[in-house]
Amino acid sequence: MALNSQADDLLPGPVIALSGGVGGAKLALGLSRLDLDADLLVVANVGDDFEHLGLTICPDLDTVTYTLAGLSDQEKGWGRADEGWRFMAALDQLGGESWFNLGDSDLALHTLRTGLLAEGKSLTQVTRAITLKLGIAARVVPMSDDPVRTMVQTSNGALAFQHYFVRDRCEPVVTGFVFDGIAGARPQADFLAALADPDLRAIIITPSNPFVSIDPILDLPGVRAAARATPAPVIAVSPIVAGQAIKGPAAKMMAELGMPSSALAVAEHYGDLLDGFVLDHGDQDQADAVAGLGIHPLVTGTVMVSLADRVRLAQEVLALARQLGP
Ligand code: FO1
Repeated sequence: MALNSQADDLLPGPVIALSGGVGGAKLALGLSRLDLDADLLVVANVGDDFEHLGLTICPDLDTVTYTLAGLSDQEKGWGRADEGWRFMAALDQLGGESWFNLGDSDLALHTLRTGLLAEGKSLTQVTRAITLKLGIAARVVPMSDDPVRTMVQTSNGALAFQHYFVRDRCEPVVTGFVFDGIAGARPQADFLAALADPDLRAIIITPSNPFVSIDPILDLPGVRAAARATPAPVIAVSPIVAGQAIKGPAAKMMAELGMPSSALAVAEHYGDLLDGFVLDHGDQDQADAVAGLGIHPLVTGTVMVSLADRVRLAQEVLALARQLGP
């Protein structure tokens, strides 16, 4: 089967994909196989970033990068395949903080990035250098070069995102989210330019966690307004299938926030920002309610197991963009 399928007959122009980690990276990989090349702009959440062991760690940016480069660990979804763990074993032996797993090869990226940032390079410049080295044709950018840090408000108090997610295994009950630094953060320059580009073809909200992966991007000053103003369609793919998150704590968060854990609730969460919403066959019964919100529903298979699943879903999302576009 040919996986390098054409991006249908769409005219050239940027396609923006907003992405968190694993789910977003899977759809970004599918989009990257549609010959969009540098027209594909993958905007990664940086709210999950943190300083750890003196290193700047950017988990969502790195998950997208490793996935598009064909280097990612397919099982875990994050980190590199064929990874070694001797650093972690030695760190643990010395009594260092070992709750966050940094593989031997992955460490090279964090070390390089931390050094380049210390020299005054921006996160965009560092990411560009790394993605070029890894042969990635798509443009991968952080949502902002300014620091934004997601704080998870829980019944045990506020937790930095990775402490909530990895150290505490998403166990604390969530009551809300704060994105520290967001009011003063500027959206990344290429992202802003693409949002204002008259040839913009689509904004695709990938099936990442709406609250902690996508909302930090949408909440950047000016982004929602630009997404509303563009004639290009905004299309989200549901990260919830049959009441469950494909991966991660989205469904648990929804329940704790007093929302139904459903694809429809995700569509309601994004609300009038959306022109289209892609939901799984298993949630077909919610399609009419999505249409009732004034959002065009597309029911298809959204669970991406194989590379062919990723490419097929990407093609269907772009076909919907063409249908809903100006
Ligand atoms: N996720 C985990 O569940 N446990 C880890 O130890 C862990 C380490 C890690 C290291 C580098 C990296 O780029 C990602 C890593 N992740 C780990 C994933 C990451 O923390 C989350 O998947 C995202 O922040 C959520 O999108």
